[in-house]
Amino acid sequence: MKKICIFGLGYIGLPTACLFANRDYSVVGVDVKITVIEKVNMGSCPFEEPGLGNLLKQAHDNGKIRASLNPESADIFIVAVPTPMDNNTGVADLKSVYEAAEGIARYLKKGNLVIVESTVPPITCEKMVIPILEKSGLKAGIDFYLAYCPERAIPSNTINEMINNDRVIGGFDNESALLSKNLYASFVQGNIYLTNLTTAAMVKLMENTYRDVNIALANEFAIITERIGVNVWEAIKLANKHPRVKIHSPGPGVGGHCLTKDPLFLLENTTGSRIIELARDINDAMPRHVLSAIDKLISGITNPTITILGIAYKADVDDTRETPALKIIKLAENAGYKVKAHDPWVQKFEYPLYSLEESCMDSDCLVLITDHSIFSHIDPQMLSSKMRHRNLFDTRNFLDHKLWQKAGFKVNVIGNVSTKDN
Ligand code: SAJ
Repeated sequence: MKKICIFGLGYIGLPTACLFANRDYSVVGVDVKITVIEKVNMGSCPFEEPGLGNLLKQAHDNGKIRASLNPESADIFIVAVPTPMDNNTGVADLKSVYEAAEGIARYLKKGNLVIVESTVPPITCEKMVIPILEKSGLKAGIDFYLAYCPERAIPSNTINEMINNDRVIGGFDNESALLSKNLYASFVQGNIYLTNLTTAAMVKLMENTYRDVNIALANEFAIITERIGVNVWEAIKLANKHPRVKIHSPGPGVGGHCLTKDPLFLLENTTGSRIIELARDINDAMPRHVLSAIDKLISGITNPTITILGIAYKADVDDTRETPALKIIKLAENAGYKVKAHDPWVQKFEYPLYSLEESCMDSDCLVLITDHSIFSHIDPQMLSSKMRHRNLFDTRNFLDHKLWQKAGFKVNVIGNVSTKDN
């Protein structure tokens, strides 16, 4: 049985490790977090993701997966470590990829296959990873194989998408691409398309940039419609009846580990881009837009308190990385608001989290940031007696506004605030 050593047991690395470990591979996962290693070695999942717990338990019970702080020799190495943006410089922080490559170089043997999955700027494999691996004395394409295999799975549906989505694999050479295709075909049921290293990296970044730019466009539409008294949600629904139009949804801003920085990775090798940066700026400005909408909704109230419903960066996940909720809370505090937050998905956050009832006690406005499914079951009648003033600002057009209005709430929606006195 072939052995895989995978670096990074996070949102992508652990599901990937589990999928391989439930096929004909034995897997060792390497991570820098001791708590993650302890959990995986107990067969318990360090974060929430539908279906992952069962996969991990099965692989663990069959002795096919274990975790360690240290790399070891293997037939296949996979790099799935985080690649955050360094906030001071606005440049990709590739430290973890660098360290993983150095770790691999120490154990690399003739015939090994090395796969990079982490999202990186387009020429990282060629300019950074290969030179580090070749410090081993082995040559890419001669002694070892190398491929870039970006993932496309969406958190909250990761397992399903890892299995069913099509996949693009970029090989250092044909043989590297074909070997990687064989490997992933052990669990991928979608098509697997082969290309070269740089094209595969470009494709990954283009996908997330496309989404970020389209969300920015939807956000800009929302800002325009607010000014002219049109409901953006109705307008988008109607525009999307055009066979070649698919406008995204406006919201409180873009969060998560991917869309907030991947588009900027594309800019590292050019000074010639305008729309990508502009889209990032538009999406980053949405928390300020949310705050000004709250200001309008509850102007005149002294010592205002607002309740943030939903901290996670998107629905039905416990992930708060780059969440727009954090920026909205900080802006609101700086503007003199008392802020209480509630999120049934999230365990740890840099602000205290309250139960739904506590978060609404004496509040002047509920601000829905995350459209968690469970929020659709909130009974507004039950909350109305707890609130000091009954206001709701829905940044996702998610709740049943008629129901909330019936319970006495004044409801405003992003992209439709002109219907203020509904
Ligand atoms: N959002 C909007 N409006 C929309 C869609 C999303 O405001 O119409 C917001 C979300 O609320 C969230 C942010 O954008 O804050 C990002 O969420 P998302 O669901 O668009 O994407 P991620 O970051 O969870 O996952 C993306 C996916 N990329 C694409 O859909 C092109 C996923 O397939 C990738 O695998 C993932 O990035 C990644 O790891 O790169």
